[in-house]
Amino acid sequence: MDGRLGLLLGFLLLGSPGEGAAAADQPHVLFVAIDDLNDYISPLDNHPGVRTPHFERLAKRSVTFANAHCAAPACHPSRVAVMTGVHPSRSGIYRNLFGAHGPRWRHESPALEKAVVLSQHFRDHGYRAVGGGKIFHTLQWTPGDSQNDPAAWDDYRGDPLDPISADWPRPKLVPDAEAGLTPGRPLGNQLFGAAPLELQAGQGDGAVVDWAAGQMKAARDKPLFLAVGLFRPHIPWEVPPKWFDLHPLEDVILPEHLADDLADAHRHGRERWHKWVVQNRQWKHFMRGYLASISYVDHQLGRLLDALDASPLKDNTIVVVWSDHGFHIGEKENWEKFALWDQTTRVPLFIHAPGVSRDGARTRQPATLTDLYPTLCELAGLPVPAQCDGHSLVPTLKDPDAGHGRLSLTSFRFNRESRSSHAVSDPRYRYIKYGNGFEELYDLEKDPHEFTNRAGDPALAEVKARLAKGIPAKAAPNRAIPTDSPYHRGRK
Ligand SMILES: [Ca+2]
Repeated sequence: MDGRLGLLLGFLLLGSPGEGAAAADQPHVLFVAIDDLNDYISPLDNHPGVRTPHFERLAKRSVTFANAHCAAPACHPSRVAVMTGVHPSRSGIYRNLFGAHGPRWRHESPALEKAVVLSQHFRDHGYRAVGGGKIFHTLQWTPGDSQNDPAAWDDYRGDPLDPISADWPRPKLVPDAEAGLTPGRPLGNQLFGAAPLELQAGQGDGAVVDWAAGQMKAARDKPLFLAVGLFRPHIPWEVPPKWFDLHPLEDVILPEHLADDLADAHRHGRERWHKWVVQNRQWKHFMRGYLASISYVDHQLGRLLDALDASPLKDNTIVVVWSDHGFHIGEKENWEKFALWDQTTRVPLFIHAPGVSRDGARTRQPATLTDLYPTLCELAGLPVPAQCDGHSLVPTLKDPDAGHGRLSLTSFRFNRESRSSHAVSDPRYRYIKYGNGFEELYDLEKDPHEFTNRAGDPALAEVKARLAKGIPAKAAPNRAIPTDSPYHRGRK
């Protein structure tokens, strides 16, 4: 290269430190969202016998946040909170809202109208931002219903307003009546179910990983912000037979549960799901499907790490892997999410930052997924937009043992309650204040499965008072679907 041209290029790349500039050595970002993955994976170790070798491999090369929580226990509000940095308690987006074709959340909440999406913020500072799979909310079985913001990316895999429905075929299903199951299975078309499914190349999460591998291989002039959304272990639990074979039915262990666990707890209103599962003896079968789906996504994570290590990005990439919320497989007679217990809100979260993170360490310091936005800004040397509610986790990445004194915060609005509910965690205790005034307090060190509500225990009155200070005094009201939004489906 001509010396003057090299100098000029170098100048252009380094530029001035202002808007649009990106230093040549600015780190790439691999940002991986996993759907409905709970703490059963082996680094978090909340279910006996589960081996997830690639999550273990990831844990060795990053900091494991063992006390990280979603901002809301449902796909849509959790993901909007991550991608905008705005907490549901301020946006009022507490629940899944369906029927969108684009970023309708901008019209759902005044706090989100002008929010800069994380990928856009990186673009504004010299990055190329590309995405694939489920980052904003969308479902396999609702084609064209997606809350993604296509304007926030340089490129998106497939149709950004329908990023996953074509990826997932369905197996041949045996009708419930034929299989001797009673009517009343939750959801239609056995979407709440488990079955082996052969996947071809170009199908499933493997296709998204293939695409991501190509993006990493081709990365050059600009730093890359690469968002990869993996859909399993979300229902339906349909993955190739080999992952079911890893978990023979006779070896499947049910989660820890207590028969009258809800006696001292808030009613989540989803007991009907559990009743159907138990009546039809499907609990172990569904657990097996969930475990098979975890093994499948563990394998896909391994393929992604392999692709990273084989790419030019290997040594200069921030890696963030998170799940949008936790998951119940019958604990507290609950299935899926939509509650505020630790089981529902605790998420896998791993962060590697080259030269910064104390890799291999594990921390119980609380984190909320709204912390990701400011964390990534600090790691990449970007300003933190004023919209962000979270706190950078960089001090914890550097010193995972140091206490920061903050609580996690997860918010939700339950059916039949007009006011929102909130939950906070410190490194040991969890406190929940429901919209109807009911309180729960758990000592997770002595009672990791949240069997005994100690909100009324005088011995923990001080703990309760301290944690209660983390409950928002003036949470935003719950938002409804803005049917007049141009992103509302059905609107011409
Ligand atoms: Ca989800």
